[in-house]
Amino acid sequence: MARPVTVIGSFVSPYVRKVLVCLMLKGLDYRIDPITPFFGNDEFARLSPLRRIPVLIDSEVVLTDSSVICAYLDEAYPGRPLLPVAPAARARARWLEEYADSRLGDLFIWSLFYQKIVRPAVWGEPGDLPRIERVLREDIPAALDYLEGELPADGYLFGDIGLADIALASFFRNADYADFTVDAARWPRVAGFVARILAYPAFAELKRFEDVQRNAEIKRRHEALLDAGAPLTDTTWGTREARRGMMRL
Ligand SMILES: N[C@@H](CCC(=O)N[C@@H](CS)C(=O)NCC(=O)O)C(=O)O
Repeated sequence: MARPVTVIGSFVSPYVRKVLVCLMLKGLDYRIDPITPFFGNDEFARLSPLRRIPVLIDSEVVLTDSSVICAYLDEAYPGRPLLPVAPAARARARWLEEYADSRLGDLFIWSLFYQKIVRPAVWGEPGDLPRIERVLREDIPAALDYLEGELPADGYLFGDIGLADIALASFFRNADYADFTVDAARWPRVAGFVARILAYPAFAELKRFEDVQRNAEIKRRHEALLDAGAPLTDTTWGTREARRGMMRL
């Protein structure tokens, strides 16, 4: 097996989770520094110019952005492809990945998870309640209506589980952390798809580490993750003082 790649970024990030599941599908070994982006040090800022997670380091190759990373993994380690082969299906898979990263990211991460969990916990300020109410009332139902027409009633989007399934489902785990559940009576395909993909062994394995990352006391977190078997790096790109991100808010 190739030597382990390094991933920088918290287990709780949907973009990090996406990369980790892809690494696991490909049978690639990794070490991880599970930092929150707002606690990245100067070296982290150098590696990730937008100060975002995930970052992937594979020997001299340093990459940011989960889509760029997954595309690289698929090209550098083609053994277990993440995308279908036919051009039209491939393009549709890429579109669904992009839809997940941009639209579901905006709805479930920036409008729910960030407002309800990150702002109070990291910045000691309340989340934007009108924004939360608006996405729950209008924008999330519209996204779920769209996905209901795109997702399969069973199985995966393109044969075996792949990048589009992984990218989409990953956001629903953060939705769950922000107390949002898909109404299965209104969106049966979405609810079934999300349950199916998140039960996939790689997602299930990561959930253990996510639970530790979310629940352990900060001082004990590193040790608790090691106890849980998380493959942590020896060094960290983290720092103690929180810094505002450069992209939003
Ligand atoms: N398009 C990027 C988005 C990554 C992203 O937004 N990550 C979040 C964590 S879930 C982050 O680092 N946020 C910090 C910030 O934007 O300041 C990707 O696919 O990797």
